[in-house]
Parts: sequence; structure tokens; C-alpha cells
Amino acid sequence: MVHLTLEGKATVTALQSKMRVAEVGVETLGRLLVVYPWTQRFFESFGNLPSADAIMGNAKVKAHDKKVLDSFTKGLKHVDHLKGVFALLSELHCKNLHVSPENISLLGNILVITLAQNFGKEFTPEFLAAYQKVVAGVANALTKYHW
Ligand code: HEG
Repeated sequence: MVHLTLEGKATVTALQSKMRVAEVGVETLGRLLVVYPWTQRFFESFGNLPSADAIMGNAKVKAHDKKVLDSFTKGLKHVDHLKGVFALLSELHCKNLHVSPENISLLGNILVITLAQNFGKEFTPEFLAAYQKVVAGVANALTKYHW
């Protein structure tokens, strides 16, 4: 559950259209794998990831990034019931994949950083602050099954 004021809800609607613009050009998972290399161990099936260029150019990384971004966009549509919407995905990450809550929040934070860097015009500080809340909510919902 993300607590947003009514004004915040209008911001969320605006964020939805901003995300459509930004979707091409935010390589969040690629950056996670480059900046926090220990996260690479979850993606052995993606092949050899020897350098930042290789990671950013890897087709499987890009395809997976699209899935991750779609999840965050879905989160924007369901800010009031994130835990329910992400229950299955939480089960997958916690029980099957054993991805830690820390790594999950890192990915959300990287998304916000990337939006600020690549789309600073659309994502002004006000929008970034609101989006940070949503991203934290999604990350939190994804750790529902952690103990
Ligand atoms: Mg996860 C699968 C979203 C963090 C590792 N992740 C998936 C899938 C989605 C998703 C939508 C596909 C599920 C399916 O096919 O049913 N991931 C997602 C979000 C976030 C996140 C929204 C952060 C909030 N994931 C994350 C992190 C790691 C990770 C931090 C590892 C460091 N995800 C991971 C792996 C898979 C998924 C290993 C399975 C990949 C595969 O085998 O295809």
C-alpha cells in the first residue's frame, strides 16, 4: 500500500504517461548487473556477462528488463493494492528464486536514478519523489513472502 494524497493520485496518472515515453531507454536490469555484480549469479542462464558493454548489449538482459519495467508500470495502476497484485511474483522471488529484499530495492532505486538521468525533463524532482514511493511500494510487495 502506497499512501498518496489526492494530489498524489493525479501525479500517478501523469506518471503512467511519462513511463510510456520513458520505457524505451531505461535499462534497469542491465545497470543492476553492472553496478552490483553479485546479482549476476541469478542470471547464469543469460550466458557470459564479462563486461559492462556485454551486459548492456545482451538480448536476454534486455528482454528481461522489459518484463521488470512492465511490472513497475503495472504497479502504477494498482498503487492501493500492491501486495495482492504482486503476491504471485513475490512468491516466485522469495520462495523459488531466493532473491533478497535488499536486491529487490536496489533494482527499484536504479529505476528512479535512470529516469532522473535519461528523462530529467519529464521526471522533475516532484515526479521522481512520487515515483520513488511507488517503486518502494512495489519492491515491498515483492518481498511479502520473505521471513
Ligand atoms: Mg525478477 C523473473 C519482475 C527484481 C531475478 N522478475 C521476473 C519476472 C518478472 C520480474 C515480471 C518474470 C516472472 C515470470 O516469468 O512469471 N523482478 C521483477 C521486479 C523486480 C525484480 C518488478 C523488482 C522490484 N528479479 C529482481 C531481482 C533479481 C531478480 C533484484 C535478482 C537479483 N527475476 C529474477 C530471476 C527471474 C525473475 C532470476 C527468473 C528469470 C527466468 O528464469 O526467466
